Order: sequence, then structure tokens, then C-alpha cells
Amino acid sequence: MNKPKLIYFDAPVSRGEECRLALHLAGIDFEDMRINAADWPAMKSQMPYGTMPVLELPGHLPLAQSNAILVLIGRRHGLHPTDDFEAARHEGMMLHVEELRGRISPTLRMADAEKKVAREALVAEFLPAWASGAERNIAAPFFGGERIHVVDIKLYQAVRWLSGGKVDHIPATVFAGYPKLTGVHDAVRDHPDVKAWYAKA
Ligand SMILES: N[C@@H](CCC(=O)N[C@@H](CS)C(=O)NCC(=O)O)C(=O)O
Repeated sequence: MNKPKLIYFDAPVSRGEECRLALHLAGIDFEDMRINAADWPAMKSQMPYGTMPVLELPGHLPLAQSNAILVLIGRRHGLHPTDDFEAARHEGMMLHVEELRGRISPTLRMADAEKKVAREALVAEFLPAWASGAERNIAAPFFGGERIHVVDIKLYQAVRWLSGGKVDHIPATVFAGYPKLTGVHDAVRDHPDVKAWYAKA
């Protein structure tokens, strides 16, 4: 292995895509290893925590956990604050995004009737509370102000997923009342390096 390798499902979504985007914004030439769902069960036990994404760097053990991967890339390439308190604040928001995923993910495996009830309950209570918490902590246009960081990429993936109108029982308007949160989404979407990534995809 002579260049970094990012291992994730063959889909431009979620934790894997945010790591790919971070690597791209960091200007790192990496191997983008995309795993078919059918091949995953045989690989699962070989991953540090049985999940993806996993980042392999020459000379190191494989690194799992999306936030750890993002923070490492961010620290090394100017996409995470150097001030330790500000860095911790960014990491707090990254955990906030993981808590959101932790509430939605179980519904992915539900049958539709149960899914509808569970997701409508999330839309009524959890998601507004989650978005309000995010909104209170965001500067503008990005989380920390004028510059993009890995936390913004993570927020972007989450907002893109849930407001894309493709998640059953979650309306595309779910975050419409949270201008700073949707503003981070728009600012990341419109960032020239993000546009370049999707132009080549
Ligand atoms: N906390 C972990 C969660 C990783 C995770 O659950 N990844 C999902 C894909 S987004 C996965 O590997 N699913 C397949 C499985 O659990 O077998 C992280 O942030 O990386």
C-alpha cells in the first residue's frame, strides 16, 4: 500500500462519503475502495469495529469511526481547528450528527407500518429538537464562521440525506425552519472543491 485507502460501501452517502469528501478537500490522492453489499458480510469481521468507513494509511493500523477519521484528516490538512477548545466544539457537533444517525438508523430495518410510526414520531419531536440544537451552535456560513471544516462536511451529508425527499415519511422540508443549518448545507454544496468532487463522480 503506497497511498491512503478509504473503504466504504459503493454509494455516495453518509459516513463514507463524508470521509471521501474530506480527503478530496484535503488534496489527498487516495484509493477509493468501494464495497458491494454482497461482499460485505465476509469482510465485516476484518474491520476494526465491524463497520465502515475504514481509512488505511501506510505504516499504520486501519482506522475506523468516521469522526476519528475526519478529525485526523482535518488536523493534518487545515480542516479542523488548531485551538483545542474550538476543536472540541466542532467534535461536539460531529457527535450531534452521530446521535441523529443513531436515531434514524434503526428505522431503516423496520417494516413500513412500523417505520411510518417511528419516523413520524421523529419528525414531530426528535428532529426539531436536534435541528434547534444544531442551529444554536452554528455561526455562518459554516459551523465555525467563514472557513469550511470537516464538521461542515458531516453536517452537509446529514442534511442532504434527510432533506433530499427520498427518505420515506421524512418531508424534504424537515429542516426548512433552520436557516443556519440549511445554510451550512448550501455553503458546502456550493464550495468549489465539493462541486469538483461531484463533477468527476
Ligand atoms: N460509529 C461508526 C458507525 C459506522 C457504521 O455503522 N457504518 C455503517 C455504514 S454508514 C456500517 O458499517 N454498516 C454495516 C454494518 O454495520 O454491518 C462510525 O461513525 O463510523
